[in-house]
Amino acid sequence: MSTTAAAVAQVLAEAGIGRVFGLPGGEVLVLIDELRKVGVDFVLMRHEANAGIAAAVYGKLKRQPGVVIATLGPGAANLMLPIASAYLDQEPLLAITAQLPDELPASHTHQLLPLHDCYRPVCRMVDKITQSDAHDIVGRALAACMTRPYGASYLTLSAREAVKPLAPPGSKGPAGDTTATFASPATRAADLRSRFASAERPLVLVGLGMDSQNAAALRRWITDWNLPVAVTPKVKGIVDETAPNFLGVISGMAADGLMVDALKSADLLIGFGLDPVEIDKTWHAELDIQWALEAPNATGLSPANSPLVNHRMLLDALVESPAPRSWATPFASFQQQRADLLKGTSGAPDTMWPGDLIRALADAVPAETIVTTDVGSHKYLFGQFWPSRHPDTFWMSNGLSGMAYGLSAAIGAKLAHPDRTVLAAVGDGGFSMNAQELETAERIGAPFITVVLEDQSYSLIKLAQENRKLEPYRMDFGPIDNVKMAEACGVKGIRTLNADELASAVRDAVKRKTSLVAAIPIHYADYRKLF
Ligand SMILES: Cc1ncc(C[n+]2csc(CCOP(=O)(O)OP(=O)(O)O)c2C)c(N)n1
Repeated sequence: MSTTAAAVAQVLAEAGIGRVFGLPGGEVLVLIDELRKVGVDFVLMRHEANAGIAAAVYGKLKRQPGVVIATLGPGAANLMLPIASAYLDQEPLLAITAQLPDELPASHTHQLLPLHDCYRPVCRMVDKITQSDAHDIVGRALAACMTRPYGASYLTLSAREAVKPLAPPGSKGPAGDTTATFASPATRAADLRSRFASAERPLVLVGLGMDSQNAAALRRWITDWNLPVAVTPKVKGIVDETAPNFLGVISGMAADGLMVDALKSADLLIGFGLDPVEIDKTWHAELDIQWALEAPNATGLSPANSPLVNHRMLLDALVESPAPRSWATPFASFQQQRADLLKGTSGAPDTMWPGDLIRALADAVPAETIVTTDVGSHKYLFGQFWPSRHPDTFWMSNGLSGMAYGLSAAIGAKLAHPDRTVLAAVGDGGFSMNAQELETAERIGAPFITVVLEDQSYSLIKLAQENRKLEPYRMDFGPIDNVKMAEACGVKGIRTLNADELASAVRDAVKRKTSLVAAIPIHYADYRKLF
């Protein structure tokens, strides 16, 4: 006799989901067991938020929904961070948690939270799985999170419902609505071409809404036309950031003042998949941007009078004929100033200059390395200056900008691409939120390199406090020995101030395919020179 939980497991297995992430409670044990029976692996983690983030990154890299499972009440509540992150950062995530059975008396409120109400505003679909609709509900939830813009679906399954025999399936009809209007790619291409013909300083902006599957077509167009291009952090690597026509990373990273000046000096801005969810300033509303979006933005909104357009077809139409004119190097001075920023030296003894750190790491790892960052000053550093060369090789929380992303994202990325080197760059604040997941990574055979930028402070917020001329107050914390922390989790740890020593330890870990934690003392005020 098939049960509701067995049906859920079957739908997930048939959808090609080979692995789910989570942290259990008694109420989801039956579901986890049914998943085991159909060969879906359960990746046991140490916090639901970490599991959800790992699942979403794993899913996006695999081009399928990531799936996270948690218990009711506290476990479900811990999922707000990854669900919010999936919502704002367009990552496909199906979260399934337990909930109290409907049959219980209304006075039974232990661990009872209004979970559907909590998650409805940030999910594509929220529903309850029952014995009569398990196939349909799970199928629609999977489809909903893969509908562009990608996002989260949230389902509850009570422990009592999980073991009920499956009833005949019902259907509630299709999930998504497809009311968006589409522009003809040929007409849009002709319009853009005429704008390029009269532009002296055009700049192509690429953002979160551009699918990495279009990277080759995008690269062909900007190379053929020799166009200057800038990207947001979430699509780093969609173009080669070491190429001469690359301006830099826009949207609140290091050197942002310089990037905004460059944007303001352009006379034509084309926003391919540019989603304001990534932008912490308001230039997206003030500058005249030609939007080229193929799906609504993360929160479902699109700019007025901008019908959607298929990116691939638009790029093909643009590249069909040569550039309508030539542009020399209109942003050369901005490019030079950006490069010069990295050439500083540290302002304090016994710390490494952040530029030296970037150079040492970039020399030591293969170009296809997947880099993840946490949130803080180090994210601004890596977001702007890490030289991404390949699509889908850079992961950060930017729409939500939630700390504790980097390490969990590295686990998801390594499981999705076991053959690749994965490098997580995290602050010492963020690392102390989830360093214990290093043990998870060791246990499940997902080794990666972690670089902890140690400045004993929430430096991004400390700098903000200074900027606002507030009293220095409560932004510093004491040191944790992150080398010992790594060793406590079974991972080799080193601390060094020497860039060559760092590079050699990293090369060794790459060669041996082992985990490594490299703790690097940084002077928090050095970041100021880069911002
Ligand atoms: C979950 C969460 N809590 C708080 C913040 C606010 N916040 C942003 S950056 C930051 C400091 C991060 O410190 P650390 O991890 O040490 O990185 P650093 O800034 O020093 O590079 C804080 C507290 C946040 N973005 N996310």
